[in-house]
Amino acid sequence: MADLKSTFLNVYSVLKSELLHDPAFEFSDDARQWVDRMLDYNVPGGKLNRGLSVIDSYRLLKEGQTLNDDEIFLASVLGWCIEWLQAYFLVLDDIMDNSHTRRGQPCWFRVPKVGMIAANDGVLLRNHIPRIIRKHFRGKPYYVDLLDLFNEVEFQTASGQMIDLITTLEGEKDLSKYTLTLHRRIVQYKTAYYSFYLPVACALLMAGENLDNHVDVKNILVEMGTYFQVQDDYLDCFGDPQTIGKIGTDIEDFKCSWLVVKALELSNEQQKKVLNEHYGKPDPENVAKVKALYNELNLQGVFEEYEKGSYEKLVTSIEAHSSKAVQAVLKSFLAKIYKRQK
Ligand code: DMA
Ligand code: MG
Ligand code: MG
Ligand code: MG
Repeated sequence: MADLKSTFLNVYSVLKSELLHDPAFEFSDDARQWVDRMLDYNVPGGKLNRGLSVIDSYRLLKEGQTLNDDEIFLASVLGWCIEWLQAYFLVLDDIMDNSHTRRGQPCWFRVPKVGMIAANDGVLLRNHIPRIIRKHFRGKPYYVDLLDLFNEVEFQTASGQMIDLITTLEGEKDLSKYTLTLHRRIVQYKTAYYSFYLPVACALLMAGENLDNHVDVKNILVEMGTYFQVQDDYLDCFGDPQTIGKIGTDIEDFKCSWLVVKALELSNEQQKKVLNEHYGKPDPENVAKVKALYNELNLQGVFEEYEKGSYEKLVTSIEAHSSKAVQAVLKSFLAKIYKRQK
């Protein structure tokens, strides 16, 4: 595993170097240095789960055949394209969520002299993806499907981000609209497609599969991605910032988090009043009131129950799948996130 990760990281260096010598732009030294630093800061520093999952999934789909160097390289390239997509969304997400830290360091837009240049860096990160794909996959029979997949998933993610953001608009803060149905819609779009479906879909395309034949796999992955974002919402409040590398802002930001939806479900009138008064305010005292209520309602216990139930449901639907290879792909993905602390 450590070995696979270092192979994967080597591919990052190759891709970065290609982009820094892209003949479509006459780089000056300072431009090249900017992109170099921007990429190192934002692309490789995460858990790399999504990227590594492409290689993992492809290997499992090939049912035990050893992959040759070329196959490992290509699966790694697609893994990095997902990490690039993630970096693009995170750079912009942190601006919009007014976040402070990411992956244990200040958010990119908070770095001195970066500021709102980060918005254009996000656009650049996004534009790197089709350039990488063109360079390495142009001759492949699934080239068009790959581009189409990335475009589709990007659209879904941006649409999810939009609903995540417009539910928090100033002047329209109304907790009564925060239901599990709305929460589900937001997280399915903003997280599940790009984090779960995309890595497996990339591996399926490389294995020569037609994605139209794998709607059942997509449905299970969307369920898994929903569970993953509930964990993210939980960790935003109850996780250790040292471990997750970011400081939560969901309460301040009036986010439609799984926690606030559950709190609303479980609150009596008195407790609902507390939420209405203190949720979505920047002051630490307001945030503390909300957290105290979450504890009073034992949301940690409610989450543990949810986690158990959702794991069992996922295992059942995975085991109902007709292909053992696909089952292995899905189980491997689930094992990576079950009871995660970061
Ligand atoms: C993240 O939602 C979704 C995308 C597409 C980046 P979020 O704001 O809850 O993520 P985080 O907690 O990492 O800021
Ligand atoms: Mg955020
Ligand atoms: Mg966000
Ligand atoms: Mg979050």
